[in-house]
Amino acid sequence: MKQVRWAILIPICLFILGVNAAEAAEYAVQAGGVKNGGTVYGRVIFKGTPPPPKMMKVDEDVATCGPDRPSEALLVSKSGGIKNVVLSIEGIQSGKKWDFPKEFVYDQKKCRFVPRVLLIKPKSKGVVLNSDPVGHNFHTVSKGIYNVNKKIKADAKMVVAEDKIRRSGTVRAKCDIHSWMEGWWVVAETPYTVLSDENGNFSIKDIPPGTYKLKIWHEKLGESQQPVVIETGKTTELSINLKL
Ligand SMILES: [Cu+2]
Repeated sequence: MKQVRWAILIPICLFILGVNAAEAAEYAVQAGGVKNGGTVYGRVIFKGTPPPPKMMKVDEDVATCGPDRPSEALLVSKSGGIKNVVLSIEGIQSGKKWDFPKEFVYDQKKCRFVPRVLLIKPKSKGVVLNSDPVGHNFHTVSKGIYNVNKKIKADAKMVVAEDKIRRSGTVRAKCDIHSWMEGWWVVAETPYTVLSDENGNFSIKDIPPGTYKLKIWHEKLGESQQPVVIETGKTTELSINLKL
């Protein structure tokens, strides 16, 4: 009997300790902000000639969704800049306050997700809209971060409560009615996480001085890292090349 009790108690204790360890590692906001920070400014460039975008077949609700459309999975500007690359400084335990919106909004418009890639603060609440006159089946795939599979009727919405998005990581969004719909939520670990713009440019400000790894993530080009040195009051410039 005693052995059975320990067999139950030990995993419970380990679970509680594990949860506490995870909480202790959570990002903390520095009171009064970061006074001696530096900036990283950079550009993400596609190396070589990007392939022509794949054409996505629109075979459902064509009157609302429109004709076949090019995939937006890899958006490269004329001068080679890549849009929707997520850049984050790794290993910052404390720093500036979160400048993300308090509540995120993710829309489904003309049978596409808007925006395609959304940055989210962990445990923030939000809403998934359906701005279309047809229904969508909002379906997310993730490793236990936020998994949902729900029909959202025409002009309706789905509220995401604040405790639903459990931790940082990537969540893929799809629609089971319209196979071409693709989107991503990137749940950030710290506010030092940004998206590149349509020219591939990005900047991250108020970084405490130090040597870090810059994590680079793109839905098609994968994940990589680059070292970055941040000095007080200075801007470090980076040029990042990605290829297929
Ligand atoms: Cu849909």
